[in-house]
Amino acid sequence: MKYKSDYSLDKEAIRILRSNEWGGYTLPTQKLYPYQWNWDSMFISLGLAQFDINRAWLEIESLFNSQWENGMAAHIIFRNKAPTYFPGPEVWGTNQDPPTSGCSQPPIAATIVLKIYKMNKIIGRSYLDNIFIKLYKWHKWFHTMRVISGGHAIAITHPWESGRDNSPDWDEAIEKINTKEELIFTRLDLSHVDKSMRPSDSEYNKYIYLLEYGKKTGWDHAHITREGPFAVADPGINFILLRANKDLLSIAEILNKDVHKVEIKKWLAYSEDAANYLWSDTLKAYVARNIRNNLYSTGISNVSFLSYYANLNKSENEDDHYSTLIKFIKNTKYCIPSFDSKHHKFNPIKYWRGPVWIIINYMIAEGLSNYGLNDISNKIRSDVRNLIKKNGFYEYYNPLNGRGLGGNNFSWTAAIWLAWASDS
Ligand code: 2M8
Repeated sequence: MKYKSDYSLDKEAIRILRSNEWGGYTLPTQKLYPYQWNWDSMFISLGLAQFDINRAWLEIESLFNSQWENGMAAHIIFRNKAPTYFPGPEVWGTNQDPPTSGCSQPPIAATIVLKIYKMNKIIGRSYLDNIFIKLYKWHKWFHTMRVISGGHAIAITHPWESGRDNSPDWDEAIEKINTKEELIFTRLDLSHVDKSMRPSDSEYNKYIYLLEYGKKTGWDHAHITREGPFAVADPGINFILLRANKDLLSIAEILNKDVHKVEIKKWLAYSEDAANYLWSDTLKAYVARNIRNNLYSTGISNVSFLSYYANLNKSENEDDHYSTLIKFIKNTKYCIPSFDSKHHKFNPIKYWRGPVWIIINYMIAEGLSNYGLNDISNKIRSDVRNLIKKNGFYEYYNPLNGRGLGGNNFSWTAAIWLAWASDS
C-alpha cells in the first residue's frame, strides 16, 4: 500500500471538514452521524483553527447556543431533519430549542478553547468572556448533577455519555438492567456500517431503555444519577474534566474571575479524590467503577492513561501505572487499543471494545509529552500517522492490522491530522 504525502493529506483533511460542514456546525460524518455531536465538534474546531480560526470559534459558539438552562451541554444537537439516524429528536423528547439529546459527553471544550485562544489572542479575547461563563456552568453541572452524595467521582448515566458506547467497562452494569420487555425500534446504524463493527442488538435495547427512563423523569438529571438504572464512574470523563478544569482556571485567570477561581479549585481537589476511587490495585490502572455497588470493570481501557493528559498529581501508583502502559502499548502492532488486547473481551474491530481511536491517542500522547515521556508519545504519534497515511480518515482502526473501520471521511480524524499528526 502506498503512503500518501502529508501535503496531499492536509488537503484531503480540509476537504473532509468543509464537506461535513452544515452551516455553522460540522457533522462527524455524513449519513451515520448526521447531526452535531458535542466532543466531535470540539475536536473539529481545533482542526478548523489550523486554517480558519473564526470558523473554529463559530463551531464552539454553535455548540453552546444549545446549552440547557441547568448548564448541561448536550451530546447531540438536532438542528436539521435527518432520517438516516436513530434515535432522533422525537425519541429523546427533551423539549429543547434547538432539540437535543438528554445526556452530555466528555467535556473537552475548555481545553480546546484555551488552545484556540492561544493561537490568536486578539481574535480569541473577543469570544472568551461569553464562552467562559458557559463552560463554567457546564462543569458545575457535572460536579452537582453527576455525583452521588459522599463521592466526587463523576458518573455517566448512559454509555453514550462516556463517548465510548459499548466499552466492556459498562458490561456489568448494563447486564444488570432488567428491561422486562423487548423494545420495538429499528436501528439505522447497521445500514451504514457492518454489524461486526457496531454494538449488539441487546446493547442497543439497553441504550433505548435508558433513554426512555430519562424521558419518563422529564430529564431530571439529579434524579437519574441518584436513582436511575445505570451510574458508572468513567476514568475518561473524570480525567477529561480534571484537565478541562485546569484549563478553565487558566481562562479564569486571564479574565480575572476571582470568585469562579475559588470554586474551580475545589473541583480540582474533588477530581484528584475521584482518581483515587478509580485506581485498581489488582489491575494497576484507573478503571471504571459501578457507583451503585463499587465493582470495578474487569479490564483496562485506553482512558486509564488519560491520567497523563489530566496531569494528575504524582502518586504512589505512578510506577505501576507506567508499567501497565508499556505492556498495553507493546501488545498490538498499532497502539493504543481501546481495550486490553490480552483480555478475553478484546475485539479488534468492534467499536470501543478494541480498535484504536485517534482522538484518545492524541490526548494521551499530549499528556505523556508534558510528563517528559517523549519516546512513548512519539511512538503513539507515529502509529497515528501510519494509520492515516496508509488507510485514510476513518472513525477507528484495527490495532492488529491497521484497517480503517466504521465511518469514512471522518471529521475528528481529519481534525487531529491537521492539528497534531501532520508534519507540514
Ligand atoms: C459514537 O456514538 C454515537 C452515539 O452518541 C452512536 O454510535 O450513535 C461514539 O463514538 C461517540 O463518542 C461519538 O461522539 C459519536 C459521533 O462520532 O459516535
